[in-house]
Amino acid sequence: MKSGFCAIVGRPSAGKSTLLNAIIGEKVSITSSSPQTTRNKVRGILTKEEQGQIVFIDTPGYHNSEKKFNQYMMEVVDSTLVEDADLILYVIDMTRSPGREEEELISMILKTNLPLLLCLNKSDVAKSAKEEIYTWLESKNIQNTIEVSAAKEKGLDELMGQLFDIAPEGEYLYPPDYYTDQTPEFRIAEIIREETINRLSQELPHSVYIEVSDIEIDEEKNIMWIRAFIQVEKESQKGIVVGKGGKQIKEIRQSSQKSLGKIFTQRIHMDLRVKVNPKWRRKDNLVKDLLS
Ligand SMILES: Nc1nc2c(ncn2[C@@H]2O[C@H](COP(=O)(O)OP(=O)(O)OP(=O)(O)O)[C@@H](O)[C@H]2O)c(=O)[nH]1
Ligand SMILES: [Mg+2]
Repeated sequence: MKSGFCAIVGRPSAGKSTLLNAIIGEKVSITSSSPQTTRNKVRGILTKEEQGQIVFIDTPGYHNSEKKFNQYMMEVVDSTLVEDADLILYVIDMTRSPGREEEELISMILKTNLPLLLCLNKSDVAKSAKEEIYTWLESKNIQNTIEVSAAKEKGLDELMGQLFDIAPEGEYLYPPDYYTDQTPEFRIAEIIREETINRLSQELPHSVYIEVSDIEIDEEKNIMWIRAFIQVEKESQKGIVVGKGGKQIKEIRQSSQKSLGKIFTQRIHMDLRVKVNPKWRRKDNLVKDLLS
């Protein structure tokens, strides 16, 4: 039997989390069109009785910047590759030319000497950079490649076949019926963050984090009570998130409740508010906690 931890790495917005969700068949990792959506190591588990088990670790998009918060996220990528991974799935967006970040990432990957599968994603749209990417891969002597569309779920069986081929021999790492090891608190925070950032534009998504302050389950009535706060950096951002007459925060709450209702067996009742936490991205302890 095969098993192992598979690091999913690539530039921001390459489609890593979309791909993970498509492979697992559940929303384990949130997605959005704005870059740097994923902030943590997000695990999704795929068990195939005949082949074995692969535990995927989705990571933040690899992006070079001096900002502290970003540096922390790059440490998440680095430690996943160096400490956690048994094999690597490197996702490249076929519509973008390989740049400096791809160069840095590929040298980090090659240094690990781990089995590698390179996945060219977004085969459903204009593959403007395809030829350029293949030439670049040839220059790095990388042959193990596959083209997929995470969004259209194309090429995924073949991708899984290739991953099991390169995975090491081993026993199950998690019970076979698990598809993630995330805590309820983390999943709730991530779903609220997804519903929030998908309603915001430009830089605002980076300014948001979610604090889940209380979860209570009423077994008798089968209700989960959640109290959570959308934390932003400025008073002006608070207004944007709340929306005119509180319309937007109400929408965020209602759609979060709906999404969480698909994950948990209880009915969801949520108290959701917006709070300002100035310059939270520069607060070391908070950031470490959020990215752990
Ligand atoms: N057309 C097309 N769009 C895709 C595909 N896969 C992902 N996308 C889109 O690309 C955007 C980014 O997707 P994510 O899955 O959040 O990307 P990511 O690599 O996890 O991004 P970060 O977490 O920010 O690093 C979203 O708008 C997706 O809908 C695909 O196969 N085809
Ligand atoms: Mg992601």
